[in-house]
Amino acid sequence: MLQEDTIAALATPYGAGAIAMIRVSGPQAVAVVDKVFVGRHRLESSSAGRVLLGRMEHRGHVLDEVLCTVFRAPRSYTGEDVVEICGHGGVVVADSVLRALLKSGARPAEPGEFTQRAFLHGKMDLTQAEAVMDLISARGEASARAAAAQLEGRLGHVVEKLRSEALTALAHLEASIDFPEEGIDPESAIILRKRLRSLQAAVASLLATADEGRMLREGVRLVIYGKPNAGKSSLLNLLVGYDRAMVSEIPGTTRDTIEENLTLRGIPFRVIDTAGLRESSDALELEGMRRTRKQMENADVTIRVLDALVEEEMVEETGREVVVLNKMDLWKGDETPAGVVPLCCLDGRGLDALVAAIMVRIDLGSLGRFGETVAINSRHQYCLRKAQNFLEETGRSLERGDAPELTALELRSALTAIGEIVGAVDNEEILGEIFSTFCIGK
Ligand SMILES: Nc1nc2c(ncn2[C@@H]2O[C@H](COP(=O)(O)OP(=O)(O)O)[C@@H](O)[C@H]2O)c(=O)[nH]1
Ligand SMILES: [Mg+2]
Repeated sequence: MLQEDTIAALATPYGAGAIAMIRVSGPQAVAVVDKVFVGRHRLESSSAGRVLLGRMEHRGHVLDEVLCTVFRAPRSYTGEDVVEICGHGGVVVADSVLRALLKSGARPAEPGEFTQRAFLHGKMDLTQAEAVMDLISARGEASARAAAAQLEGRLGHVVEKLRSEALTALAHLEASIDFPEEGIDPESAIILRKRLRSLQAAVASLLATADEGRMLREGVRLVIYGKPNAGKSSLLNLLVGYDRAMVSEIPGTTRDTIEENLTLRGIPFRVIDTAGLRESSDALELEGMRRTRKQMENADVTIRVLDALVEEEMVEETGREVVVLNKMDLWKGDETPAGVVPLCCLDGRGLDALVAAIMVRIDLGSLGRFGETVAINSRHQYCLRKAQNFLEETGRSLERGDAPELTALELRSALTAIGEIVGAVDNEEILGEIFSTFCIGK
């Protein structure tokens, strides 16, 4: 990792806007900008945190009028010297300022490189760095709240606690290594077993938030299914608020699955409209139905759409399914059957009740409600599973009465796996993978 480099990038979106912000970070940040900046004072001689008005000039041309803010290491986002240059938001202007900076000794920043430097300089742990991108890409308020909590260090805190518990257990175990010929004395073994159990429980409860984390980051997978012509595509259109899917009275209109993103009550959803399920010998339709079933398997919540006109047998809703009785405008019965949500896709009556029913079906995880707690991502899940396996191995080794060194080896591996979550990662590949998903300039 070349941190001697000074990096520069546009931090605001590329395009016309009120303001464009260019960020420069590294040991030469102030010197590089001073080569282009012309103001009453040089940035070098101004105190940190002050905002200076001036012009950006290069080879005799005035490029823009700007405001520069200097942050001195280590009190900056990256932990290095940082200059933030706010200029006029125009593609050409921002580009020309950036080019002048690159000619003056900075190099273009890689995606996420500012945040990566913040991590490497100990300004944040890895879960906080990941939360930066989660926050930027949040599609719903609940997702943003969860990301903000993680950015605050809430997940990091839980993991650190886990780590220190594992460390205590390890210290306990290693005390026995001093007398290897005696093995682990029975009393210590009892304490160790207890510590192991509590560690395993803590890992398990963190792992239980994986589903919640995935839903918050990628959206809840909501699959609409039912017989042809029941009004599945009409329901998708009603949910997204425009004519996304083709609707017709001809059964079998929807052949392939259709996916749309939307937000309901601050929670991001991925709604999937599917091909109707019925007896058929048409190859295309059969393939469509195969896809329907596959989507149903991967769904977080399913909506089964019944047609009020057809008077199907009424299936009561269960577990993660909501049953909707659609076309209520044509319903001939007296009262609506229990256990189903009455709906009319033509005028939207019943939609609120449907959304409420969907919300009840979402598993809010074992730790608490959406956005108010920690929710791990798939990388954390991978590390925790690894830790869980090593903790189990530790337990088995203890029961076998192995030499304490061997038991300690397993426990140490569990500790390493837990540490990887917050960033005790010496693997550059993993870091690269995480930060490459970031925007440039972040
Ligand atoms: N009367 C009435 N017709 C509906 C309602 N919802 C959908 N339809 C009609 O039912 C037919 C089938 O709808 P569609 O959404 O294509 O059903 P799909 O095959 O399940 O996707 C279309 O002619 C729709 O206009 C409703 O609530 N009331
Ligand atoms: Mg359809």
